Amino acid sequence: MRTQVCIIGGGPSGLLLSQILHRAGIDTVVLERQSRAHVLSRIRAGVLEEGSTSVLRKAGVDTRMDREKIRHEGTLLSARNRSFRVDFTQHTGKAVYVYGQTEVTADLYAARDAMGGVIIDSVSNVMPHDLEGETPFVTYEKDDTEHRINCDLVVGCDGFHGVSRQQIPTSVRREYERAYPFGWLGVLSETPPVSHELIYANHSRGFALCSQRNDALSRYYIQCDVTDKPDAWSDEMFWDELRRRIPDDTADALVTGASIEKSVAPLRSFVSEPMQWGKLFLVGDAAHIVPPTGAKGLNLAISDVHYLSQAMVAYYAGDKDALSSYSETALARVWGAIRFSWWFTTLMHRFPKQSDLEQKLQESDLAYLETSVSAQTSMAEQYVGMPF
Ligand code: RFL
Ligand code: PHB
Repeated sequence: MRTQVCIIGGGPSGLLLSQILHRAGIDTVVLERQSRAHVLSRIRAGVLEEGSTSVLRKAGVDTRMDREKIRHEGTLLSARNRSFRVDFTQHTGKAVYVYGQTEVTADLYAARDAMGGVIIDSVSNVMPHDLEGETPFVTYEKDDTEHRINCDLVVGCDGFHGVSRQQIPTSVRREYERAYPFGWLGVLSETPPVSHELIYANHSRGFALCSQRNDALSRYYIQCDVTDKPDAWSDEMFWDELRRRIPDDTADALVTGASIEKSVAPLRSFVSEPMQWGKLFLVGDAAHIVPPTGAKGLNLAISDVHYLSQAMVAYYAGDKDALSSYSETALARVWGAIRFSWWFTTLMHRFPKQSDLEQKLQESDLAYLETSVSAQTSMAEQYVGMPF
């Protein structure tokens, strides 16, 4: 088989890139390790920046998103049994939108199908070759048969555990990493959200987050031990712990119910540089991971796709240098989000052996955020997303 751009990974990055390139007349094949049903059942991100909704709109996947997304003009932060609000729209003129990654992915699959996009799922042993040469190709297995795709360019959209990043020699690749000493236990429940806006809660027992997908579907998280097994947490234990970590009036208003999904996610800050090597380009979680505290992971994946698709369109229009600045351009935005997510994570979580001094510093940082217009503007500007 031959294509112009072979995309490894059919998560949101891979599907969106393939959709944008196809609309620009560039041929792609997407190779996905999991089944489509598996990809569509993953519960992940919940918040889209306005910039991300614009990219999705330009990709033609906006109809359901624009009907169902919920506009949030601010967020609540709580500590010591009280909460305060940071107003995004007042400080930046912008808002964010609650629309789940699961829905974005479903919309992208539907759009790819409607255009006859080629997505080959349930593949194994995907391997890119000759990435420094003139004739790159990708091999993979499907139903016990080996296949080969000849292409011009290869894009690694295969997430943190993918194969693409590993192809960049260690003499070229530089990785920066911090694994946080805790995880997030997430629960999805068919109950009305406790608050119209998200609540990020700092508590001596650990962080908690009240989020949502729609009026009848809530998403809650509590900081947990990264080795905790989701099944070791009964629903009752989860709700009890969540109630302890949020202000009393919010806890009293919490409607609980059976969980329909429960999972533990590790928290990590990670960047791999560069994001291009020869004919290989990395996008999204394949190149960088942020802890979810700032809701930045999916949004960064979307901005990477935006930069890379623009560069590829220019490249195929004849500008042979168009691809050379992708890594630098994307990384500049990535590092801003890495810093913001690290700051917000450090501010809101309980660290093992946290000293009294560190506890006081967190409280002081939160008090500054509550009272300073400059601090709120800075947070709001980063939460709604730096422009791209
Ligand atoms: P994905 O979604 O991991 O997709 C990669 C795809 O590649 C496939 N794959 C392979 N395919 C072929 N061959 C191989 N060798 C392969 N190896 C892997 C995988 O099966 C998969 O389908 O990466 P992508 O597309 O870059 O998207 C990134 C986002 O998924 C991620 O950044 C976000 O989910 C992060 N995130 C959040 N981001 C936000 O912007 N806002 C949020 O509110 C938010 N909340 C979250 C989050 C992530 C979380 N978890 C579970 C870590 C909340 C949580 C709990
Ligand atoms: C979510 O709803 O899954 C969510 C929202 C905000 C975050 C992280 C996750 O910061």
